[in-house]
Amino acid sequence: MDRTSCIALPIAACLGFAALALPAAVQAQTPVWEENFNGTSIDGNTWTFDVGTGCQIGICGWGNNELQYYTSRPENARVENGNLVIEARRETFEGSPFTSARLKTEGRVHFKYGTLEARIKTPEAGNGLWPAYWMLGAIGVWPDRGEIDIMEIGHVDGIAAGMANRRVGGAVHWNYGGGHASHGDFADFPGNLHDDYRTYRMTWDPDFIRVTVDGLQYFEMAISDIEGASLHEFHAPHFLLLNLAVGGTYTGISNPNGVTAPLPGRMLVDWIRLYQDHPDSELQLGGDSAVPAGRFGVYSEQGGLAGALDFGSDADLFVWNNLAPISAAPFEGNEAMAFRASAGQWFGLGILTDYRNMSAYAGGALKFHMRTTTPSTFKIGINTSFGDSWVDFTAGGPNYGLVRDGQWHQVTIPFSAFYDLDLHAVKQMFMVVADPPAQDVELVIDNVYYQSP
Ligand SMILES: [Ca+2]
Ligand SMILES: [Ca+2]
Repeated sequence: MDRTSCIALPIAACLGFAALALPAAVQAQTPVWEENFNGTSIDGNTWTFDVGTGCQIGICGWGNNELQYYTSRPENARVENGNLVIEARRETFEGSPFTSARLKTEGRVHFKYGTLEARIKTPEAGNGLWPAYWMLGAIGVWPDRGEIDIMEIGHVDGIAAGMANRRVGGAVHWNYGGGHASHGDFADFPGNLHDDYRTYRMTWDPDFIRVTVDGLQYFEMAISDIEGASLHEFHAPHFLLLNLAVGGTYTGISNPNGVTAPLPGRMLVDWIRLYQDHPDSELQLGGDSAVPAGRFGVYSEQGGLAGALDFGSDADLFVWNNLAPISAAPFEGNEAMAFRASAGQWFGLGILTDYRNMSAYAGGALKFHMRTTTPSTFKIGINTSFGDSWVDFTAGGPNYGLVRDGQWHQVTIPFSAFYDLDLHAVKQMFMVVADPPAQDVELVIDNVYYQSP
């Protein structure tokens, strides 16, 4: 979310940004998706969290030198009086001077094209609060995935102009020629944005992305020159994010004492509605496709499963390093994952699928049969919308049923043993990574499944 201009682009790609057009009128129609925050808690079928400082995924300060620690605690994010409340606080937490929250619909609500309206009351931003309502592409890594910043408030230039609480900006980021390209626009609202709820409307079709606040257009981007300007990112599904950052490059404030905005600061979201009528629009709702409880086969040939991955269709087994296939008798059925790892190199594999909603398996366990003699430390992991989560198998630690004697043993790891596991959106259902073994080792794994309680 930075505001570098389109200098990385050819002139032709930039020209489109200045073209004027009237905001598309929204026809009276029924939303294809809406979130009204009417319940008593944040709906895990729609929302998940980014937690921490970003350091755990290698982007400390979330890539923007943000000062807060994001949590999923109700102190920082909750549903109250029909609103989502995101609250930034000045409090020392895990070494950070502020806390706040960042929610996203990754793995739950992805869409392409449409009119997205949201009724939001932002906090007094100046100086140092940075409310943001934005989207990331569902596929790939940044900037290849694309980013659409629908609303950001609190920019350093607005602070300098005495407009911190009136200036609202939008921006887009993408990959152009292997580098990061971006374009941003802003406008100054006639009054303080935080004085009341405002309706932010994004219209996104194959030709333009435009954003208005209470009818005032402040962002426009022409996206029809897909090949020439390398704009594929904006013709693919994105998911929503809502966060309230404290400090950071956008605000130009890197010292906690420079944050003078009233705290706690709260961003209230009354509702979000998506309308779609373009024939190429898409909407993917993960929450509607929760895998039923029971046994879900990740790599299993047993009968009576509630569901199973279909390799070659919706799942792939990836060998990441140092695993050569060997022939070995399976534990069950006709196939097993059987490999030899050479001494001196780490080894690993992963089973990747589309996001699966495994929320019915919370409180259950990952189960598999394993046969090995390796004495090395290894770890078993699951990747969810929260990122990677691992359970270590060390020589002296918990073994969850594994004995390293070269015989088949069933391993049962309760999902509660995985730190920060988001079973609503599971992407890599089973991963193995090991330290370099001192000598060649064999590893046979079979009958991998998720068991609900
Ligand atoms: Ca509401
Ligand atoms: Ca098998």
